[in-house]
Amino acid sequence: MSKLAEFARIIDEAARTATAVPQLTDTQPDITVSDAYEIQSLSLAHRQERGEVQIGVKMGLTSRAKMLQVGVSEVIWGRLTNTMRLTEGHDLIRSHYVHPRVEPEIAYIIRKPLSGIVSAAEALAAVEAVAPAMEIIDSRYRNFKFTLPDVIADNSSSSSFFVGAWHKPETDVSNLGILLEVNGRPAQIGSSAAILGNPIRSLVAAARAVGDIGESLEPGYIVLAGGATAAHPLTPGEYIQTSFQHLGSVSFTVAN
Ligand code: 0L1
Ligand code: MG
Repeated sequence: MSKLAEFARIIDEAARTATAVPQLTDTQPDITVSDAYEIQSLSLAHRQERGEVQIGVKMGLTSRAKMLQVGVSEVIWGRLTNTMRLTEGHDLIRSHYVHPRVEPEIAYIIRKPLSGIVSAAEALAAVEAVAPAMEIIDSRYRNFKFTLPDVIADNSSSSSFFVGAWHKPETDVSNLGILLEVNGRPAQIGSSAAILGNPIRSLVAAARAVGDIGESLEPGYIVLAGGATAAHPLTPGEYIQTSFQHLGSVSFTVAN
C-alpha cells in the first residue's frame, strides 16, 4: 500500500470510529498540499465503497475569525456525502464525533455544472437556490491540532451539516446578520460578509478548486460557503439555533 493510501485508510477509520489519531505530519512532515488532497480523495473512495455518495463540497477557512481560530491562512475545501447531511431540527449524537464544533454557513445548491475560473456572475447563474446552514466540523486529530496538509487530508474537518429552507438564487446573501444561540443565549454573532467579503466568492473559489483537479460542481451539489464566525464546541444537552437575517433559522439538539 502506498503511503498516501495508508494515510487515507487511517483518516477514514478515525472518522468512521470517532477516534482521535496523531497528525499525519508527525511521522511524515513533508506531506504537500497536493498529497493532502490526494489523501482526501482516497479517503472519500473508502466512503464510496461503503455506499456513500458525494453530494457536494465544503469550503473552509473562508473568514478571518476561522483563520485566526486555527492559525491557518488559506482557503481549503472538502467533500460532502449523503450520510453527512443531518435533518434540520433533529438530534446530533455527540458520541459519533471526536470533538465536534458547529459553525453557521451559507449553502448554495447548484443547477448546472460549474468548474474552473469563473466570474461571480457566472457562479451565481449556476445557482439553483441558497439556504441558511450549519456545518459540524470535527478534526480527527488529537486536541483539534493540525498543520495545513493534515487538515486538508482530514476532509478539511468536515463531518456533518444541516441545511434550512431554500430561497431563490437572487436572494441577496452578501451581508446578512447571523446569530448563533446556545440554549437561548448568544454564543456567536457575525455577518455573511465575513465569508470572503461575499459568500459568492466562496462559490467562485470552489469552482476553481475542483477544476484544478479535473472535477466539477455538479447539478444538485450543495456547496457550503464557509463559516462566518468562530466555531462553537458542542456539549450534550445543548440546543443550538442559528438565525440568519432574511433567511430564517436552523436548529438541532446535542444528544449523548
Ligand atoms: O469549515 C471550516 O472553516 C473548518 C476548516 C478546518 C479548520 C477547522 O477544523 O476549524
Ligand atoms: Mg465550515
